[in-house]
Amino acid sequence: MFNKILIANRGEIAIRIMRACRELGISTVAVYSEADKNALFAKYADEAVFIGPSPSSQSYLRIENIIKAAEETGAEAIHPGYGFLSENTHFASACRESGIVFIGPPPNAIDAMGSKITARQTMKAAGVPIVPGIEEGVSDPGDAEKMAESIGYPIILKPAAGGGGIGMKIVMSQEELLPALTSSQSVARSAFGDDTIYIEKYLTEPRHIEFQILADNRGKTIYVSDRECSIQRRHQKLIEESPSPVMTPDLRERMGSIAVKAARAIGYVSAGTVEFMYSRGDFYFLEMNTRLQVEHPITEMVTGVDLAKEQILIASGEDLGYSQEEMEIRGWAIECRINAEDPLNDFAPSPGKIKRYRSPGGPGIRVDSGVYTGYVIPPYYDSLISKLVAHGKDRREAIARMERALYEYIIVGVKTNVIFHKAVLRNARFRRGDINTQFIKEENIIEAVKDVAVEDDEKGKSLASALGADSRKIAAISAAVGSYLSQQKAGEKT
Ligand code: MV4
Repeated sequence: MFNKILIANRGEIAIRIMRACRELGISTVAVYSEADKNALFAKYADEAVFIGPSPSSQSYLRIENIIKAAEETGAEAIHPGYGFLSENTHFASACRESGIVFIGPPPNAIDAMGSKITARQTMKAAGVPIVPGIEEGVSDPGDAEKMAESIGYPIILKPAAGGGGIGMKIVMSQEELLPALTSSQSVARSAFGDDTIYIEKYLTEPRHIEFQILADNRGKTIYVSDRECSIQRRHQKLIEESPSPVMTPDLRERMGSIAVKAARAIGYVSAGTVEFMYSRGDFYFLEMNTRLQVEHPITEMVTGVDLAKEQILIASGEDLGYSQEEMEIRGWAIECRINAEDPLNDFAPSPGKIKRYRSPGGPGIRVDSGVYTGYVIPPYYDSLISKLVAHGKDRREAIARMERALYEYIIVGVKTNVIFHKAVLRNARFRRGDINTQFIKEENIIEAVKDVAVEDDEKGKSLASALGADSRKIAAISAAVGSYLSQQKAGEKT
């Protein structure tokens, strides 16, 4: 087992990984940028090493700075968290060359999923269902027309080097094909330095369902739980749950076995996620994430498996301590990503000082965060304040707990998407579990968010007047109960 691990990440995920280390009796090294001098994660660690200026390109993405910090502190392993260098083959290789263990999959497994075309070919050969389409790139418009014709419209153009929806174009008919191809190619060229595009049949309103897997060095691979991640906006997940509302024991067994097959086909080791699109009973491989994901806590809540800890144990050479038969789903878990962003202003980021902070607690609630009262959210990184997770005996109880926790949550000083979550959780279709990747648009959730904002503000004001506050204090009191409109006022006045 390792004595010391360096965490090459920041914020809530750095703390999450250090918590696993602490439980395992492993010392921790944080690395931090200029903007993170006062961050909680840097103080939580046993040691903290400064690695550069605030922009991540000069700190968290600097491979040589991070390797140097590990060498200087004597860390035997590096956990990359998610984002940053977590799926960077060069980084995984650089660790290996320096005699440091990369806590994640082998570099060639990361590579195998890097190109979407190669991944499709590998998956198809392994017997994993893929979306109907072409398993090669296309650049000639004439070839593209023939391919699209053979698949049948609507089709979707995807960059081979891509991910996260960047450069994707839906094409409804032949007239739209040429301009779409040109546009996809140019976005792909500037975003990924590679303009290879391929074509798939476009599925309307799919669900996004993914499977957590764990694999050790001896070839033991299991699926841990399924997650429904259909509530997304511009490819940013906002709410995830486990299990998926459409899951049955039979479907879980079929999809889970395919996920294991996908992982085995590329010699996968560590924790990973196989993403599927699900539509009307059929499912197709989408991509594989070769990292610990943001939404891993919901799987931990329903299975009791500590995924960060298992990653560390596997990386240290231990055998997986669980069997497939032991994996049981207990109850239901939902995660709301609490972001510093304004849902009423196109989700614009809202960095700045958190003037007042009180997170929810009580039965079935888990809050993973890296903030505190007085903390200043820097503008340089993602806007995640915390991951609020509710666990209950069934979906209904998990939803009730989440709504109760959102009611308790007080964050003053920055705009947050708490009102967005309240609006989704009360939506009738969400409550029925009838969701897909177009849900926010189809249900016009943004309009519902406005109603929640007004209601919250009225509650704040009536509480203030019940307390006999004068008009000067009303804004402050309603801000203290976390209402949206008053956050603005408090922000202006205090
Ligand atoms: C698709 C699709 C429909 N048909 N592919 C978007 C991000 C990338 N991971 C895959 N994406 C999609 N690929 C075909 N053939 C619809 C999406 C998609 C989507 C997928 C998963 C989760 C959310 C999404 C939101 C919009 C579109």
